[in-house]
Amino acid sequence: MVNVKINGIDVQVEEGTTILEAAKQNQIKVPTLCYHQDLEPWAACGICVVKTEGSPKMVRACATPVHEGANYLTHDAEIVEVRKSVVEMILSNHPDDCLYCPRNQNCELQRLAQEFGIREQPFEKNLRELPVDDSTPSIILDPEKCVLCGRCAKVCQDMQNVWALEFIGRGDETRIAGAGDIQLNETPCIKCGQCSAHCPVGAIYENSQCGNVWNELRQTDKHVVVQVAPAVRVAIGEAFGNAPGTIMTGQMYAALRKMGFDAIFDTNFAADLTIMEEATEFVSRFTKGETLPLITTCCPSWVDYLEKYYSEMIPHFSTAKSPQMMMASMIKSYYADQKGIKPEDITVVSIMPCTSKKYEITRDDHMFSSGIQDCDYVLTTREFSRMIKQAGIDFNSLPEEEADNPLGMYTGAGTIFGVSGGVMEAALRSAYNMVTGEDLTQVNFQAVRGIEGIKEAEIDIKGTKVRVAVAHQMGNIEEVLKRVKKAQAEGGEIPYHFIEVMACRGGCIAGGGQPYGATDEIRQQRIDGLYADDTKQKIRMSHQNPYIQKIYSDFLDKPGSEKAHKFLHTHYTP
Ligand code: HC1
Ligand code: SF4
Ligand code: SF4
Repeated sequence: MVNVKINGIDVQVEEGTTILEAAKQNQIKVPTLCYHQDLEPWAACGICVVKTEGSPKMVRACATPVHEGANYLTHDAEIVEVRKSVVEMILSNHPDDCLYCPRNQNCELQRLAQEFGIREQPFEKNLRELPVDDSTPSIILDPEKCVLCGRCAKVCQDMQNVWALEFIGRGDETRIAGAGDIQLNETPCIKCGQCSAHCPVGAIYENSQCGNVWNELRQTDKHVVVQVAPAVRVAIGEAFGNAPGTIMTGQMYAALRKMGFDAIFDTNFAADLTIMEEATEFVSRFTKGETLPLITTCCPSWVDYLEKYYSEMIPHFSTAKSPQMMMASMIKSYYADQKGIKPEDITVVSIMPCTSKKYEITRDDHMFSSGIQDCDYVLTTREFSRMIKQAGIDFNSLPEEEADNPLGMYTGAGTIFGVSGGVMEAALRSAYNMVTGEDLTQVNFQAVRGIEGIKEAEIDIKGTKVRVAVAHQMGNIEEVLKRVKKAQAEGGEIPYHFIEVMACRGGCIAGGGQPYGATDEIRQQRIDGLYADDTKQKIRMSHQNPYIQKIYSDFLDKPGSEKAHKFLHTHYTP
């Protein structure tokens, strides 16, 4: 431990702690713009300057570790004046169109300007006209709004290992752009939206479809159906002042009904369906000794990544579609049949924690199982919260409501899809039954839970050992694939039979479309929320969901059947 003073008060912190962290641990907030807990500090913005007693120089608190015996001064008139000037300089290059900005009232620069009481611009305004990049269906890059903090590029490069974004130009000409100064859809961008989730201002944001969805809801001849993803329910509350992890499923359904949706279904039901297909696929490959490891494909950013960087591994992909796409396909076939509505008269809207799901619905190999486009629009959690506010709904005081049937009831296994390790755990709960004919008495697989980047476990299914790996945050997958490829090259035993991959840190609970501000602490709260939702369910295994049993007996025949393949599977071409 190191003994220092913060503003004259004795504190003890761990060796290596920065001044910024030491202050935070002692309830003092030093303002920053470029710093983010997920990233190594790189001292770009200069707002976090502090003084050390006895030294004439100011240092940047985010990147300076504390020294034994030092007294750090975080706030005095001079420090505040310097910080204010830095913010004013940034504002001189920043458009003043806050009223029209997607980050209005949720912008870190706006907050700083407010905190420093900036009422006029002392520096000459120097704006640049730069084109907006809206080349992907997922995110929009508006470089005019960029404050050059570098968070987006760092996230893309260091956390995701994608390198789709970089700084172009020098000095005054510096700007953020697709790497190599090309449009994002031509870069290796995997559409995860982590850049947008980490941008402190409105320079990168989701490609919004709120207007399209309001238009659909206005049309009387359209039957507008909505599905809500697992991770939305434990994060949407944050937009209305609730603690991260608060489960708001019933309020969500009620809000959607008030907004005018004709049927409200739950992607968690489709997650149960995915498990039926994927666990069947796994058990079949495992018992026949076919291509293993089997690799999950419900995260479209991960699918995109593997296709771009490791296309030789495509045969390892599960052909089972993601829950989002299975649900859309079932709405425009099974549900349309049951209701006697033509699929063309149905609009399917998904509410997802994810910007990449906007891309998934445009993939030719995924989108037409019902004969027409299965899923029409994807809204992120952030867009959903805005629409609730636009509709004037008092979200927090809504009485809880239920989803509709036959595609609304879910099990605990379905809800944990939203956390890293959840798909694997859900699959194992049902695979055990498929192999042994018996149900587990203890369904929790602790080894695949948690925020650690790579998790491994060996599961004993009545004497048969199944080795699994779970990776999340795109930059962590490389190591897992290396182990598989090494064993393949050496002809050794494969290290894993089954691998789950999610592009976002912690899984979808921290997807690129979730409410802003995710840190590991917030991720953990959302994770806890989904595991609480799991234990709250009377049924916790997908194969026991009575509506899953019904959809097979009514329509799909059995898991892995020809009909199930037609509607619920896809194929990937190298
Ligand atoms: Fe996800 Fe999934 S868990 S991918 O993260 O498999 O988006 O929540 O909807 O499709 O179910 C996202 C979440 C989501 C799918 C499911
Ligand atoms: Fe990089 Fe993901 Fe942003 Fe694309 S969406 S630029 S991959 S962080
Ligand atoms: Fe989307 Fe989830 Fe994949 Fe993130 S982990 S890109 S939220 S599907």
